[in-house]
Amino acid sequence: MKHFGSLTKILLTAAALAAVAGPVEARDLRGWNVHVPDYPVSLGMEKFGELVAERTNGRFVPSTFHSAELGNQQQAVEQMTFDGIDFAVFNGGQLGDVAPALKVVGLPYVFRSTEHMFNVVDGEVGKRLSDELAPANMVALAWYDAGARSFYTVEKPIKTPADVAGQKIRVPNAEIFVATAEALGANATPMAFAEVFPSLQTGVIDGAENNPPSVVSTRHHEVIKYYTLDEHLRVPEALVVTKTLWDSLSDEDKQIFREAAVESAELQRKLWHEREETALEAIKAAGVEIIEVADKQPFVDAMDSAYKQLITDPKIEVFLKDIQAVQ
Ligand code: GTR
Repeated sequence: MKHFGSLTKILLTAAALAAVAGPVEARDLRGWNVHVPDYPVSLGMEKFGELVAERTNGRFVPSTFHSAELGNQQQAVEQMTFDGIDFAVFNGGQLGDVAPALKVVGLPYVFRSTEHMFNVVDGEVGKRLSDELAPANMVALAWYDAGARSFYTVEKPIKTPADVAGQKIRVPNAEIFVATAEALGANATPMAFAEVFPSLQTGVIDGAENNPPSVVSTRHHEVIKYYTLDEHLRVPEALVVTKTLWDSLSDEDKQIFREAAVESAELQRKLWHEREETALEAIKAAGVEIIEVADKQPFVDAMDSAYKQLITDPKIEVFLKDIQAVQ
């Protein structure tokens, strides 16, 4: 398994550094990741671990456990509250279930583009979103790209919002996803990421929604027939560490962790961009019909009820206005 390889590399680096600098007390850090080892998020997390180990002279040895080996996102979020896991990359919108203000980054069509999204999360709004995570024992150090999520189906193509109605669509287990799918009249079916492939195969669900790299990494393109590029959700993913760990760090180490996170995000975003293109090609090559949505406005209009459901307090409204004001 890949993480053992990189763990060995980090341990060897730590040992080599210890030989030069004298004995160091290494602190192992456990990282949670839902994706397979060669996914852009996974490679970003590996980079984060390597940089932290290197720049702290092996005093911290982060290792990432891929493929949801440490549980699904909900379980991992829970484990972070009692420091069972030290760092992770979480879907920002899914964090809305533990830190309500985070729902704002999971509102359908809230970001105008990838550039707009990064201008928001890399700026002062991102800093405030990180502060909102404190009660959940998390600090967000950097943000990763997760592209845009679109619907895909096995039998019935989706060309207009009305085509979603009545279809049993898998969504991640979080309010923003359920509300988005239900706004279009779908029979929203929350389920863990790993369960989607067999459920598509056996007809337990009619479809799901995700970005092209995830469609391919989970082999969903082998069982679906239609992929509708409605791009209803563009949700950034947060590289978080526990607040317990963060508060225990010296100022110098905080800077090392933050810089390592930002550099890992730079790599992840570059890899993401490349993967998005190759993934869409792979989906087409598998014979899936790509349905372009020239005018997304009918989908945007249909999201009114999701906004009403998700904007539950004035704080989310303030965040929404601030996001809209960012260029
Ligand atoms: C992926 C995303 C994960 C999770 C997953 C899912 O694209 O990176 O955070 O949301 O989809 O659908 O469960």
